Amino acid sequence: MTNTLYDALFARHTQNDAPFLTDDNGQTLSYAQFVGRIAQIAHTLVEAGVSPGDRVVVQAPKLIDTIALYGAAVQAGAVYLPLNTAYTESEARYFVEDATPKLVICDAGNQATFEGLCAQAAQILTLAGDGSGSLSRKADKKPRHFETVARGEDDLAALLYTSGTTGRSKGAMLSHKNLLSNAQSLTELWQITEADRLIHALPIFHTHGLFVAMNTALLAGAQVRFMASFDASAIIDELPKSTLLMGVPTFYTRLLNKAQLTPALVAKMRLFVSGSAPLLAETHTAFEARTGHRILERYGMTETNMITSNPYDGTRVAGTVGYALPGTEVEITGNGTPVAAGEIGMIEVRGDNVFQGYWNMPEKTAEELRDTGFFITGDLGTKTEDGRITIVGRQKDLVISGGYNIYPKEVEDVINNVPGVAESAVFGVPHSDFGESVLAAVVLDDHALTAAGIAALVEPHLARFKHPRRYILLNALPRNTMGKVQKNVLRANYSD
Ligand code: MLC
Ligand code: AMP
Repeated sequence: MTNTLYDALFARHTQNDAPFLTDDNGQTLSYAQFVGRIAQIAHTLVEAGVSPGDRVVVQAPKLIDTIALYGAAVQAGAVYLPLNTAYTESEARYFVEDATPKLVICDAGNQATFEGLCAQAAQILTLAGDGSGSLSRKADKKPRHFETVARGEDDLAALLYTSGTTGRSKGAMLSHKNLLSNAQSLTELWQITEADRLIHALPIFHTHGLFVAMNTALLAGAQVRFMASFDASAIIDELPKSTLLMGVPTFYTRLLNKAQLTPALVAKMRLFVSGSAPLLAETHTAFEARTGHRILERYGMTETNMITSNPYDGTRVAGTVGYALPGTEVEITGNGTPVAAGEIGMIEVRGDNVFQGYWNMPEKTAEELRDTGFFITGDLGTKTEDGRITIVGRQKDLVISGGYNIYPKEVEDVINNVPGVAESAVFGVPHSDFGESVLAAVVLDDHALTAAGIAALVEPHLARFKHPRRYILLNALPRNTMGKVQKNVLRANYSD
């Protein structure tokens, strides 16, 4: 068995003429063609000065070449660092300064921005939504074979930033072993094979769309219908031809709004997977009633890859996230020691799937990753005698909207910087489409300020999905006797 990502996911397909990716234009690339494209891009990375261990930042549209770029970075021994395409200049600045990449690949429209952010330190190549740009232009001229740079299983393959509870994003260092071991567990557990056709409608800058979906498909040699974004009608058209869908809960609530969703439509489908945010039991039940399929819910994090999954063959219980994956240990703890079955505690996880620590943040790493190898997730849960896990809440102050994480502290920092704002509290309320939605309670020093005025000053600094949907102006924030802001009170007061 090979133990580095390139060998396990890509090299095995050098002679494989089976179809791999089909995009929205109907273009299909075979596995062999895809591996050839990876080699061309790997040559381009090396030409741009990328050496083993260097970070390659990618803020690019969802294209076949963007996935090839991931393969190329890994083949060249570099560290792949994808960024959400919604991030603003001030968000991108932090990532570039923290990760000090050797190369940035971005949409041509953002080239000037990145040139400003990187000064002389990094090369910049472009990749536009139509596939044009300096990356493809250079790659087209390169050989379709590249001598893979040798890497060890503990070397880094990717750096994925996850928002921080203290406001600053933390780069999760993921090794070849972290990613490969998880892909192997999931492929086996979910019985993914070359007979599968996956509908891929997730973004490819997060662990769900990039690793859970792509790495498993690559490992199995499955076919992938690669959709630029989620569109419920387009998915309805693909379901009769497909066997597998992976999505966030919003995918399923939106599909349920489609009258065409019937058992006949999904007759070929083998498995629907949900994760990244809690799937409401009522969504699970409604989906089963409409299609006959019980959605398989799994649980994971950027730092740990996937942690638990409901069983493929056994009982999938709505509202639970199933059992620890093979090779992964899950403990529920109180003050660091395991609690009894059924009791609520912190979910902790250990295994080959758990990351190497936070980039440049040894203290943060020490706070969250124990010497014993257990990672403290910040999620609260219970475990039955037989090991079934249920997530009951979060200790971390986090809002999950449509599968995207929003850390209130980061949004509060931006609001508090608005002249005339005394303080703010950002919190999540239930939302029928996104699961949760963000609101902001704001206390003013300058009473001439309006909600619209605050929004106008906040929005340029934050990706749109983080924007509060409403600003509530209050005379004071609710506080407990210790002086701590009571977000539960805000949630209760404004949840409708
Ligand atoms: C888009 N918008 C959102 C949003 N997505 N607002 C809040 N929350 C979201 N999730 C906003 C846009 O900024 C825009 O705002 C408006 O909604 C319409 O944008 P859109 O692009 O048309 O949105 P839509 O296609 O409806 O996207 C919804 C979605 C998408 C659910 C399909 O958000 C999505 O693909 N989410 C998946 C996220 C994901 O992959 N998470 C995995 C993280 S990994 P405006 O203001 O311009 O109108 C992880 C670990 C694990 O969590 O276990 O997997
Ligand atoms: P991220 O930091 O983006 O990787 O998001 C990880 C977080 O998403 C976890 O810590 C959980 O809080 C949440 N999450 C992922 N999957 C699930 C799930 N199935 N149910 C509830 N929460 C989930």
